[in-house]
Parts: sequence; C-alpha cells; structure tokens
Amino acid sequence: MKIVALAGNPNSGKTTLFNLLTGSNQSVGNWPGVTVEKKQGPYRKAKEVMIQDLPGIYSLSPYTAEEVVSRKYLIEQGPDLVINIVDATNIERNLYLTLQLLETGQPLMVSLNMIDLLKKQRRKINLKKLAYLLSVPVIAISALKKKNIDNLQRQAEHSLTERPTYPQLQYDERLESALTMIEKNLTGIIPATKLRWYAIKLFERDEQVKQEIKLDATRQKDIEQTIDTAEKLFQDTSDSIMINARYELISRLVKMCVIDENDFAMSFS
Ligand code: GDP
Ligand code: K
Ligand code: MG
Repeated sequence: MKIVALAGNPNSGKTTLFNLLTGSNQSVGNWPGVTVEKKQGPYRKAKEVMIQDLPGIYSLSPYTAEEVVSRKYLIEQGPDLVINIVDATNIERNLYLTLQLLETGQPLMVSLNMIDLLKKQRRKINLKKLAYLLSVPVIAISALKKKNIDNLQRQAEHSLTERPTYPQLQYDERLESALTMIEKNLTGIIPATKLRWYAIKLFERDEQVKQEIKLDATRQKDIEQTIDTAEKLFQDTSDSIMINARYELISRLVKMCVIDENDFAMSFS
C-alpha cells in the first residue's frame, strides 16, 4: 500500500481534488486524540494507492490541532508522496506552507490549483521557472473545472515509482550556517533525510520537538549557543528569523515567476 497525502491551505481546493482522485469511495473519521476530520480513500485508478486528505493549514508550527496532526503525520508516518495544493490566486501566502513542506524532506510535488481564475486576476505564472526554483514538479490544474487532472495523475504516479529526492532550498547564508551547526549536533540521532526539519524546529525553539528528541545537556547547550549567536547577528528572535527567511525567499520566487499585467496597465495610465 502506497500513501499519497494532500496538503494545502484551507480553501485551496483539497477536497475538490480529493474527490476527483478517489471518486466517491472514501471514509471519514477523526485523527487520534483530536476532533480534526480524517478523510481517506483509495486512488480511483489504482486501489493499492491510498489518498490521505490532511487538514487545511497555513503552517507547520505547533499552535493548532490541525498543524500538529499534519506535521506529526508527515514526519512520523512519512507518506510516499505529498501533493501540495497551492491556490494560484494566492500564491504568496500558499508558498509559505510549500517551503515548510520542503523543509520536512518528504517527496513533494506542487499542484497549482485555481488556474482558471488567474486570467481574471490578470496574472501569469511561469510554471517552468517555478518548478526549477522550487526543485519540485509543478502541475497547473483547475480542480473545479477538472482541467489537467490527467497530467497531475501522471506526474503523481511517476513520482510514486521514482521516489525522487530533491535538493533543499537555501535561505539566508547566515541562517544556513546556524542550521548546519545544529545538524552536526543531531548526526547519528536523526535520520539524514529529516536532519533539516529537526534542525529548523530546534532553531525555532519548538517545545514539542525539543521534548520529542530529548538531547543530552552538552548538545542542548551547543545548540542554544548557536541560536544565541544567530539572534545577535540578526538582532531578532530565532522564530522570526525563520519566518522572515521564508518570506524573503517567497518574495524572490514570486518576482521571478509571476507576471502581473496590472503593473503594466498602471504604468501607462
Ligand atoms: P479545501 O478547503 O482545500 O478542501 O477546498 P475545497 O475543495 O472545499 O474548495 C474551496 C472552494 O474553492 C470551493 O468553493 C471549490 O468549489 C472552489 N474550488 C476548488 N478548486 C477550484 C478551481 O480550480 N477553480 C475554482 N474557480 N474554484 C475552485
Ligand atoms: K473548505
Ligand atoms: Mg476540505
């Protein structure tokens, strides 16, 4: 049995896509311990593939039940493929989760949804550039209008058999140095594919992750020193350093990939 998880912001079209991929054959329950809906169903085209709908989330921080369920599932369960549904009309906001999904080191592809609405917004997205810069496959679809779903399925099936690994995106180099140092403290304790996720969470002083991995005092002190140094360097707290790094990267991505025709109209008026 292979598992494909659908992850995305609320209202990005997850349920619409989930229904297309599963047909009507699905089961609904709750995630263990919380009243967050858990929906899964076999892939319409191959019953040995299970599609898992994750709760709608904006982030993988530990603050809401939905976020906790999703990150626990992604890190502990490790689906065979994560399809990240991105609302193309709200790409800046949606990419914030995309970057965090990339941080988990899980095999990922992006499904850029609501493509039918882009024209009205007078915006264009360069898919090839976006895929290149994110280093993951990007397929534009309209789940509502059932557009390009075949392509999406082909890419998903391909990713499932290949199980490709993608390079990690790089943030500010001063931040990357700190993350590398923290990763060194975790070598041998955390599997290589998850090192970056754990290093980032420890850098953010994520209490749940701290308690989960229970490092010895020496390592803890080492890591705390690295974080202190970064905070002095940036004159900011570590969690906002991470948040800013993600938004800076998104802003660069959007500048390179999104053409806003409204900008041209304005410059001639
Ligand atoms: P979820 O919260 O991520 O599960 O999102 P839903 O699947 O419930 O979709 C949210 C809303 O967006 C619904 O009204 C859908 O009909 C609509 N929607 C989903 N996909 C598309 C799309 O590709 N184009 C358009 N125009 N609307 C869509
Ligand atoms: K909804
Ligand atoms: Mg939904």
